[in-house]
Amino acid sequence: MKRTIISLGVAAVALMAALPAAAEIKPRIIRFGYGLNEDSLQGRGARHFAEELAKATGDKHKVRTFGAATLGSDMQMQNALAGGAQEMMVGSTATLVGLVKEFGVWDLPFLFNNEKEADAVLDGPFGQKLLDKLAEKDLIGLVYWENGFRNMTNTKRPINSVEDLKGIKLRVMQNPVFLDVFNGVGANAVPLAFSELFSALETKAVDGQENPVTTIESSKFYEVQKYLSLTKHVYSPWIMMASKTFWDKLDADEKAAIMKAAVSSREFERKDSRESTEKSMVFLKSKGMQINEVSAAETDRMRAAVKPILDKVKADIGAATIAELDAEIAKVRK
Ligand code: TK8
Repeated sequence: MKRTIISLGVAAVALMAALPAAAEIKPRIIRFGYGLNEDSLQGRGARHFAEELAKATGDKHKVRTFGAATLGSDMQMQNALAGGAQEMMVGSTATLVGLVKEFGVWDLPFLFNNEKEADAVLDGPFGQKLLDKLAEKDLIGLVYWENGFRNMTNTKRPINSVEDLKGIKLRVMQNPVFLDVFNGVGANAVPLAFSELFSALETKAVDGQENPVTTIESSKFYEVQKYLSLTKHVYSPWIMMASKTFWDKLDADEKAAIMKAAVSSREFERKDSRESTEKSMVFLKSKGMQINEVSAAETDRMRAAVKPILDKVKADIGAATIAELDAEIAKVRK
């Protein structure tokens, strides 16, 4: 009996510690948008965030999730956040380059060798510095999720070497780094919002696209693409953001609760991504995609082919920023 009372007391104290000011937290509705389908890494991560935030605020903060770009493309949502018309989103960093050019660093091909390097740099001081730059554009950068290593799909041929890209009409993200790199190696790059990609592939307005295998599965690109080439040419993060107009209305406890749920969603989503990749490949093969690896020698030739293009791209981003990034990566590799 006594033990039960004590443990109840302990539980109550623990609960109070977990919900420091739940009583004072104001009720809020948070519209949270994302571009992929509901059954995707983004959908599962968004729902995890919603659950964690409900727990942390005693159900005061209700997150309404909107998938499949129903609130607009990544770029439209960024604008809605900046204008105060939408509270939160998760999406590409590539479409932020027009606002903060330094975000172009995450589009540099072959920057990271593995997820461990990516996590350390994104979650470290360099990644944080970029998040902080968004405030002057009325956006609050909270955390990075994993989009993943990008691979090529198309209807023409397997990509085994850089030469195989010649003449392929390839959808790229709306961003100068992707345009310069893919045009530079001989593809015919077409910048397009992700929300328009499936129909562009279906109507053969473009021959191919590039994204992680998890997205190729969740967006059903296997229905309209034959070849999947595991080029792993760039590691893409996603970024979870809040509207600054919305953020500025929150008190410190509310901000802390959102931040805590955001970090939890980051860990959840990265784990999901890493566990899903192998399964996606098995699935895509079962759907008839023809999958090829790219040899180490041909990957080296791809690196060499993009090198001169990258020299220009890096100068555009800024030499000081690139030096800082290189130092961070060197630290992680040591
Ligand atoms: C989803 C996009 C997608 C990205 C792209 O909205 O545009 O190709 O990789 O994940 O953000």
